[in-house]
Amino acid sequence: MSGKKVALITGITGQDGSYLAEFLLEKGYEVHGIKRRASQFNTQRIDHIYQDPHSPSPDLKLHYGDLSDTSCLTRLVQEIEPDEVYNLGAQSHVAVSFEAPEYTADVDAIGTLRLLEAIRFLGLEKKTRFYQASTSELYGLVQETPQRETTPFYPRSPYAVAKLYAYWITVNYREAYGIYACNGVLFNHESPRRGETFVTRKITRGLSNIAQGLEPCLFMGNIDSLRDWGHAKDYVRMQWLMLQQDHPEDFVIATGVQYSVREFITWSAEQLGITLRFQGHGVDEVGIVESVKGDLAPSIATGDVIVRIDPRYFRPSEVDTLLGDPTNARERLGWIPEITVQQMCAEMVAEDLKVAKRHALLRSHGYHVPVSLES
Ligand code: NDP
Ligand code: GDR
Repeated sequence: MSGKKVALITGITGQDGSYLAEFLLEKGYEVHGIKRRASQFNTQRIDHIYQDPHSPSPDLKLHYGDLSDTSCLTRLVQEIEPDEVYNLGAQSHVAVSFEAPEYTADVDAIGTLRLLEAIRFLGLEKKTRFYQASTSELYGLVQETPQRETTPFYPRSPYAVAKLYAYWITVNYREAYGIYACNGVLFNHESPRRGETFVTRKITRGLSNIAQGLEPCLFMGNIDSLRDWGHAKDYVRMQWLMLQQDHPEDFVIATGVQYSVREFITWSAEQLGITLRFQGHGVDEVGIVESVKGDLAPSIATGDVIVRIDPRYFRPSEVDTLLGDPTNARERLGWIPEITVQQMCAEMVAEDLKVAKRHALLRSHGYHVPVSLES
């Protein structure tokens, strides 16, 4: 026995999983992560903390598994006997959940039950603490603004409905079996590691590619949508804090500030030296370049239309506005987010621009650079 605390993270290859793994390793944890088998490597976000499994006692250990596989999850919990489980794994894309509702329910809802049952079945109720990645999407058609721990839920997508089950089964296992289990109701949080098809990353990556001549235009859905965006690095700290209290409790994690998707597009463009003007209404609205300065966007000229609306990205039922109230997290846990959304936007553009420049250079030397337009 190493005497180290042992954590098990589902979704370790995702945005939050990668930041949380870094955070826990720095705190001296032995970290186990469940990764899915994929036809290509899917560990890019954690490659920098990868440890050779042949080394005598690596602090990071990866296991193949899937939230849809009960026996595999139970075996892993049995073998690892974690002090803390962070259930971050999920089909996490709201729009995709309308296309794959049953899969989303299986993984996001029943996957959570499978883990809690494993803890209970193995008699680890008193040892293993459980964190559930709950979401502001639970508020959906909002019943109160800002949203806090007591605000009623009204989910608006198969994803949110699945997460509603996961939220309540976590509460139920806490109340029924005395498991230290809690929900972090997290509002949107982003970073340079954000999946490419979520709106912020789609914007920072898309505009960087356009600036470097790799793509012609950014096609967007509902740019009037309002979100409370924070940085993933700040939010994983809170996930850990929630499992270090005397008693388990659910917390809203948010910044308390709200902006529109349109504003995020404007800031991202500014980072590239582009002043954008929005013109028109509804599906006819476009983003036109008013001026360009500096040398970050050599492929863009005044008058270019670089943003268009494509109804393909509208959702069958939308969550128009979300704004969280993080008072409890601040007062009870001393949690204060350190990175503003504008700083985060600048960081994301800087990272995506680096990649776009590299790709543009390769292309100019005749190399084929696949720029996925799928979003
Ligand atoms: P990501 O989409 O970046 O990561 C999801 C992770 O889950 C990936 O590691 C993915 O694996 C894994 N995964 C997907 N399906 C399965 C499955 N069937 N079995 C096992 N693992 C699976 O999400 P985030 O890191 O952004 O979010 C983490 C969690 O927090 C999610 O549960 C999300 O729903 C929730 N959440 C996120 C918020 C946000 O703004 N980011 C806000 C509120 C909640 P792979 O890499 O192979 O795809
Ligand atoms: P969300 O994040 O649905 O809030 O879920 P996303 O970034 O996908 O969308 C935010 C808002 O932007 C609007 N939007 C677009 N979204 C995408 N993806 N692509 C577009 O082209 C586009 N145009 C406009 C959306 O309609 C929406 O209103 C995220 C996920 O991380 C969930 O897992 C998590 O639970 C919630 O945040 C909190």
